[in-house]
Amino acid sequence: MRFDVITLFPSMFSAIRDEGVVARGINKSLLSVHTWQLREFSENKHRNIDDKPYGGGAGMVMQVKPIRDCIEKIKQKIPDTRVIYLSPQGQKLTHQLAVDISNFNAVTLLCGRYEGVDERIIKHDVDMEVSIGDYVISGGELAAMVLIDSVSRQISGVLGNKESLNDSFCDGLLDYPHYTRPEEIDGQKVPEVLLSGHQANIDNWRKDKALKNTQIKRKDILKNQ
Ligand code: 4HQ
Repeated sequence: MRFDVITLFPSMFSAIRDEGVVARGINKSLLSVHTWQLREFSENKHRNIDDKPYGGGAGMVMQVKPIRDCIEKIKQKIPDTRVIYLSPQGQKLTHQLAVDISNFNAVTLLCGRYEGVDERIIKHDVDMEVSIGDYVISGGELAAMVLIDSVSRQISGVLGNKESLNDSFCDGLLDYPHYTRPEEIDGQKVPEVLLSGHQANIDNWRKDKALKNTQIKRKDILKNQ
């Protein structure tokens, strides 16, 4: 899978490119992350890509032309890429949406700064608006990295056996509790069943804990099932 990112801060993406699950996916040639410096598509010598909002008010708006030119250039290379704009107005990113996006061949992630992009980009050039949650962050870059990480984990071969896809949300439930050595610390013991070696009992215990965990911590996701 190919990710193309349109951003004013390409160097931020070293955070996922250099280390961790996404980095490993890149090294195994299962995915790639390409960044495009939006300033290179500016039409003036100051390399500006924003301007004052019509109607007045605070902040600046990212202009149509540089973004449209950049998307055009990416589409010349990758005609089937889907353009996603990261914004609080988007469809909420969930496990299921990450799975769905992982089935695309390529996505282009548009990262907004300031007050965001001119509405005509959203209407005409963007295929899908995605939000990472109901709060405001200072730019689309962190949201794009969250999306790339969560989607990359769903691409087969990216996760090793150690991590696997057996995690929170994979079956619509939260995860079960995990324990490692020692068997006892400060009087706190590992549940007996996990030391029993009886795999069927362990599996049942984990299923039960995952369900109870979800009932206690996230009633809302049980109702959605
Ligand atoms: N922003 N989920 C405003 C977000 C956001 C979110 C990104 C702030 C876009 C213009 N993006 N810029 N929440 O808060 O994706």
